Order: sequence, then C-alpha cells, then structure tokens
Amino acid sequence: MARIVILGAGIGGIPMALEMKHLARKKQDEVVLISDSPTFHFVPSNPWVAVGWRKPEDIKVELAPMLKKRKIEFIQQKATKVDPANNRIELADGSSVNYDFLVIATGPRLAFDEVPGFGPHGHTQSVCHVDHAAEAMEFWDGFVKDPGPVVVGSVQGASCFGPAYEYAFIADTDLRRRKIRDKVPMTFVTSEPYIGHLGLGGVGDSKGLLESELRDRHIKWITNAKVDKIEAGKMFVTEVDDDGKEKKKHELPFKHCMMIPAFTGVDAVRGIEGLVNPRGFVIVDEYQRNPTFKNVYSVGVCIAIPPLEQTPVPTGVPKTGYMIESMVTATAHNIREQLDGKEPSFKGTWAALCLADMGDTGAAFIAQPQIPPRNVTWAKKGRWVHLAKIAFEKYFLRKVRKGISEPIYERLGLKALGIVRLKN
Ligand code: FAD
Ligand code: DCQ
Repeated sequence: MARIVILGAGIGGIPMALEMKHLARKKQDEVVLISDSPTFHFVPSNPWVAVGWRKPEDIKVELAPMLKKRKIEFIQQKATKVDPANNRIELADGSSVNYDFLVIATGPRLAFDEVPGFGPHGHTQSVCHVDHAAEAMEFWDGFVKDPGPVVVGSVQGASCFGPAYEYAFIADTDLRRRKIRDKVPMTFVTSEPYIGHLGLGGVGDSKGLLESELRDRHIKWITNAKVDKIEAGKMFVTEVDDDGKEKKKHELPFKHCMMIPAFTGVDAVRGIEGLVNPRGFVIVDEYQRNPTFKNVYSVGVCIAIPPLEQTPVPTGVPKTGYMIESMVTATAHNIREQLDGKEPSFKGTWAALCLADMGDTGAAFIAQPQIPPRNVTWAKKGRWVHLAKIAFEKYFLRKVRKGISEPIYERLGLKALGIVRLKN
C-alpha cells in the first residue's frame, strides 16, 4: 500500500487529489490532501471580487464534505517544513505526516517584501489571494466615492502578467459604468519589455491586441519598468532601455494601486538542497518529478521553469490553468506507473491556454509549445471570451463541489482545437 500526499488545495492540488484517487489502486492506496485553508478558491476570479462583481463566498468551496465523499483524507493544517530525506511533512500544530509519494502544489509565496512599501501591508492592493481581493473590494468601495489616479501593473520578477491586464480593464469597465472614468487617470506599469509580452515572448499578436485595448481605454503605459519603492500615494519607477540602462525616472501619484508581485516558493520548501532552486521553486524533470527525491512530484505555480528569454528587467514565465492541469494529469499517471514498478513516462504538454477577461469583453490566448516558434499560436478578442470565462468559472467550481476528476467533454472540446494534456 502507498500513502500519496498532496500538499496544497488550489487550482493544481484539487484536480491532483481527484485524478490521483481515480488512478490509484482502489484498495491499497490512500490519498491525503493537506491545505492551510478549509476552502478552495478559484483564483482567476479574484479581479472580479476586487471590484465587487463577485463576493468572496461566490468563489470559495468548502472542501471537507467533497473530500469525504471521494474518500480522500483531508488535513487542514499549514505545512511548516517538508523533509524529503525522511519522507515527512511537519505541520503547524507540531504533528507530522509521512508519505510514500508527495505532490507539492502550494502555489506561490507573494514576494511583496522585495519592494519597499509594496502590498496589502504597505500602500497597494492585491488580487493574488481571495482575502486580498476582499480587502481590495472594501478599498474600491471608498475609492469610487472619491476617485483619483490609478496605477496597475506587474513589478520586476513577476511572471503572472495576465491578471494585471485583466484588473486594469475590469477597473476601467467598472469606472465607466459608474460614469466616473473621467476622474481617473490610469497608468499601466510593467516589467515586460513590451505590452503583451506576457512572459511568453508574446502570443500571436498579443502586443498589438493589448496596446490597442490600452489606447482605446486611455490607459497610459510604461514598459521595462522597475519599481524602486512605493510610498503612500506615490510610486517611484525606473524605466530602463533595451540594454537595461536607466532611461527615465518616474514618480507616479496614485489614489489606488494594484500591482502583481514576484513569486517565490513557500517557506515550507525553501532552502532544501536538491528539492528547490534559490527562489524556492521545486525542481522537476519532464515527468514533473524531482530529480533528487524520486518520490516527490510538483505541479502548478510552485515549480521551477527557467525564463524563456532574458528581458532588460527580469520577468518569469507564467504558469496558467491549462498548463497546470496538464502537469496534474501527467503526475497522476506517473505515480501510478511508479506504483506498478515502472518508470514514469508521461509528460504534460504545458500548453498555455488562457481566457483573459476585460470586463465587457476578453481575450483568449493559445500557445503551444510555450517557447516560440510554436505549432499553435493564437490570440483573439471578443465578448464571447468574457462569457466563456464566466462559464469556465461556474464549471470549475461545480467540478470542485462535486469532486469530478475529469469529465470526458473537457477532453473532447479541446482535442478538437488540437490541444491535449499529454504528449504521446
Ligand atoms: P494555488 O491555486 O494558489 O493553490 C495553492 C494552495 O496551496 C492554496 O490552497 C494554499 O492555501 C495552499 N498552501 C500554500 N502553502 C501551504 C502550506 N505551507 N501548507 C498547506 N497549504 C499550503 N491562470 C489561468 O489559466 N487563467 C486565469 O484566468 C488566471 N487568472 C489568475 C489570476 C490571478 C489573480 C492569479 C494570481 C493567477 C491567475 N492564473 C490564471 C494563474 C494560475 O492559474 C493561478 O495562480 C492558480 O491559482 C495556480 O494554481 P496552484 O495550484 O499552483 O496554486
Ligand atoms: O484551469 C483553467 C483556468 O483556471 C485556472 C482558467 O482560468 C479561467 C482557464 O482559462 C483553464 C484550463 C483555463 C482555460 C480554459 C479554456 C476553456 C476553453 C474551452 C474551449 C472549448 C472549445 C470547444
């Protein structure tokens, strides 16, 4: 018998637990899920929460009942230390959990500390966690009564650019609906070398598409931007040229600011030799397995992926939902192979497929493989994307509530587009 432990119950961890349960040997294996939160959160909806289009409860799912039904053991505790040399995880209550296989799916630590004055404990709002988005919503309530300049974007070292664009367009849409957009000068500040780079060297004509959208909505932008510090109501930015040399200093006044931080791995894994890189991201091979500890796998934002190109201001590669699902499916199959005494052979396609909301419209991006030149590259704008994203939100939340590991139509729909999760 084997004890398979999944650490983290987010976009990666929940499908991981469900697919693993489905693929594990029915009588012999047990699947255990550890999370510091009693609820799942649909992170992609956080920007909607931040402007009050969703309530936090709308995008949360209570985990215990579903996991009980699926016979997955749930330990609601924060992991304080992963100890891969001893196949053990230490928990915040002082207890520990042993495993035969571990899947690390903790998502990111949000590195607000890397810029003075940055983050919910400093002078800016955040949409990276539902609790931050809930705070941002309260702030927004006050802001719309007394509006002023807004700064939105992503700082140096960020890898998750989509939500910054989404939030800018959603905030713009909300302000127009309230007929106060004219009182709000907006500036988009990003570490990307150009608008629409997205950490991916662009996807289709994402540069043209997003520049045009920013222009249409009168949102100014600064690219190649490094945020030096943030004070109450003021951001200090150094814009660099293509060689990384200082081009211009900006002082941007704001009444409201939301910037995406850089990510690192979580504290429970940081500094463990052989398991993680210097930023604390879990090192995995093409089978999602750690090369040093061969019973440890990792999926989601917490894995190490090298940047696809060096940019004048550091940026990282995004890890999006579909990519994460492909890592999950490969991992579940590979652990099953190890259970059967074989070597892992499944590789995720890591296809980047993403629906970005813009409030009243949206943009869909498909990139496969991630690094250009690509076999599939596509970016399109339309109201259907806004509607598709709402549909996907409902679908994913239902999947988590019911504990569905993978309905067949999900595969069928995407196969038609030439997108599959596993490489053959
Ligand atoms: P998470 O979903 O963050 O899950 C990690 C889980 O681990 C959490 O439940 C956390 O509580 C738990 N955890 C962490 N540390 C511990 C610990 N020490 N002990 C126990 N539990 C722990 N991708 C898309 O494809 N489409 C989108 O539209 C999209 N929108 C996004 C919007 C935002 C604002 C952000 C930040 C990201 C977005 N992404 C999107 C990217 C990506 O899909 C999400 O970041 C996704 O949540 C990543 O999934 P994950 O499982 O790696 O991490
Ligand atoms: O997991 C996903 C996710 O959550 C993190 C998203 O954020 C909203 C996504 O956009 C995934 C998988 C996606 C991509 C969803 C694309 C669905 C497209 C369906 C198209 C069907 C065509 C017939």
